[in-house]
Amino acid sequence: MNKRHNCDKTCWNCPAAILKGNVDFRACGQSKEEIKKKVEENPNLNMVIECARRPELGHFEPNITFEQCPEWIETKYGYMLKEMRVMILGIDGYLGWPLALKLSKLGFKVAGVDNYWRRDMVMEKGSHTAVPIQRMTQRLQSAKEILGTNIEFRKIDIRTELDKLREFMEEFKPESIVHYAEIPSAPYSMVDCNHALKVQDNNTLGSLGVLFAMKDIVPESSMVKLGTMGEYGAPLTGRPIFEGMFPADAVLQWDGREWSMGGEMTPRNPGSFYHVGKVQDTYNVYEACRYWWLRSYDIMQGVIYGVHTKEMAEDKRLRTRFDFDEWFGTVINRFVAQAVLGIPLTIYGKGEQIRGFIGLEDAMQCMIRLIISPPEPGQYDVVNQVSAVYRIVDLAEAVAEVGKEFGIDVKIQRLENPRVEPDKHPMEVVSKKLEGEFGLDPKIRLKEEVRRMFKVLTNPEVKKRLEEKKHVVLPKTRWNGDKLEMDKLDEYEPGTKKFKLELKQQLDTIHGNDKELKGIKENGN
Ligand code: USQ
Repeated sequence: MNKRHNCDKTCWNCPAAILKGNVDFRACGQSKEEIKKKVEENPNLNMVIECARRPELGHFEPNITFEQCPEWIETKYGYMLKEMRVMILGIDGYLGWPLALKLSKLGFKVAGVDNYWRRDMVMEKGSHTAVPIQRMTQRLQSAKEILGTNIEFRKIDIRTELDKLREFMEEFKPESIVHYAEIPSAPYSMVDCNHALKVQDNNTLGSLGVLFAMKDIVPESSMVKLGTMGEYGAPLTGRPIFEGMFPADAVLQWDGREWSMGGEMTPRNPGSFYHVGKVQDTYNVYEACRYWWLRSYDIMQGVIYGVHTKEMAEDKRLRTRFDFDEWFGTVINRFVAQAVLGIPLTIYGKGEQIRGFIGLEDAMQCMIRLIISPPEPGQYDVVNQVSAVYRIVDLAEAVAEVGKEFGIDVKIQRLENPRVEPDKHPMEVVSKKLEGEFGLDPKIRLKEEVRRMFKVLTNPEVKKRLEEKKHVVLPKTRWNGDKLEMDKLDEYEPGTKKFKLELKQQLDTIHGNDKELKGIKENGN
């Protein structure tokens, strides 16, 4: 049998290890190697830990591997710390809820916090989730009845009720903190001044407060922080989008001279005040790791789509929300909702913008692997969480094709682009770590998940809920601040347009084996 991806990680990575000894473990900017060297050079220093889970071991060198330690048990996801305590910030959201179900079902101890803002903000738009969801107390009860799990919950606003969050952290002592508690909408941040302030205040300052709380209360835990591929933008030069940092052999040439760029943060080019806030988060998390030896994976997540996870499939009451309004619906989810509503699919601008995407279940699989494979103290690492790249025009074709299977005659429209973004550009995404270092094997295929979405959204109860809110679908939020419907540039039948892929090879970058993607590329030609 293949070795598990995290089998050779040691106490250095384990949140149960309490660093002791007379070396200043939390000094700024030191690496494990530097500390080891210091200790070897000076016999008066020692480098030891105590284990919070196995106090009988006393003081010892942090060298036990996950494979050797009885507290780490082997699972198909890798070695997992027994009953690892995970706190999910933003547990009531599209991602937080399915992750809570999955982790608790796998035997993690799960606690969550939320301030229900997502529910409020979708209501502010005059919309609701197409898939009905229960109130949190009922959700927890349903999870208990159906999956037999016990999820702890507190209603806390991480920005304005930091004291409450700190109390909860003291009580629960998380070994990993998943940070989903941010407002996830670019258009929402562009509505007006108050919305921009609200997004950056909640997201950036809220996250900074969480970092201070971690430092004071659970410095050994790791933060799995949700960033976004949108931090990078789409470099018009076609420069590859590396995983947050330049690789070791990257070189900058200028004026006849040359410098190594290896290990430096790559430039960011965000496309909304929401994305700008995420860039600021990146620097705050990075600095917290440097200053205080916190540890974090910053996930640059692509656009998520889908309705399915194994646990949610067990019962309707466990489903996650599904938004389709112009603020909170993401593009593939919106296209399926539009198809069901008989609205021509709304492509913004030329529609030749390319984005990284990942299905909901695959995103959850990534999260498990990152949680059970924590970084070392002081380590900040970036992971590009995408499983395929698609052009918007090709996505519209794919949704229309699946729509046909459901007897729906889908049309496509191109609208003036409400956003300021290039709508035709190259894109080469490097996403190697999840499959390489973390043993992920993405399973969700685009059309298969789109099919599942059609099944859910054509259910009469859900369809009725879509129809009730049909008026929130068309975009009105322009990046210049105007609130006007977009002009229609074009309307066409699927399959009647040829979009040339001048940069075909660049679409081959991440998952050459994605047959569906290849199919789409061929259609596009
Ligand atoms: N788009 C359309 N038609 C629509 C909606 C969107 O053509 O009806 C286009 C947009 O112009 C954009 C692309 O589709 O070029 C993606 O838009 P989106 O609304 O699906 O996603 P975005 O605003 O980029 O934000 C979403 C999530 C956000 C996350 C981000 C990942 O809301 O939380 O950070 O995806 S990424 O896009 O990689 O930055």
